[in-house]
Amino acid sequence: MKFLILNGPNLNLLGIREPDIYGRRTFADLCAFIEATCRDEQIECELYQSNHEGDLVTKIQQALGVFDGIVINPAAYTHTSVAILDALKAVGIPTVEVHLSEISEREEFRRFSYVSLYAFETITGKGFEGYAQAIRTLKKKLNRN
Ligand code: CA2
Repeated sequence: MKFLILNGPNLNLLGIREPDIYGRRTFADLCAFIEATCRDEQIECELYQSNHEGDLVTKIQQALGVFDGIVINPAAYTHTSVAILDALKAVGIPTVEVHLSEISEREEFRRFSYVSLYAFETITGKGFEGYAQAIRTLKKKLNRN
């Protein structure tokens, strides 16, 4: 089983600012955490982070026929990107959306997620652990299919 783990804009700054919201651990820590989880679950994974919407769209398009599942934290594009939603719909790969913070308890503009219109599950407010949950949920779903 092979998963693509996508992270959107500014997540590469984790640990540098806003520790009250996103914690003190860095993006490198997050990548190591995701890789360790995939190793434990015997899942092959590729991690990709971009600050550019089009790059994320291209990566999703290229996932067709290569990856069995996608875990995505679209970051700010969550709330704006019809293009990312359309790319996910176009490839039809089972997807779980994850957010470090509890987006329903923050500003009004963070309450709506385009990606959640496609993702079969959205995990919010669990920090790094949310990615581990997303990976396990995706694995379970694919094993059932
Ligand atoms: O909670 C999440 O995971 C978010 O996807 C994070 C995004 C935010 O726009 C979403 O509404 C919720 C922001 C990621 C930016 O992360 C930073 C990390 C360190 C310093 C500044 C921003």
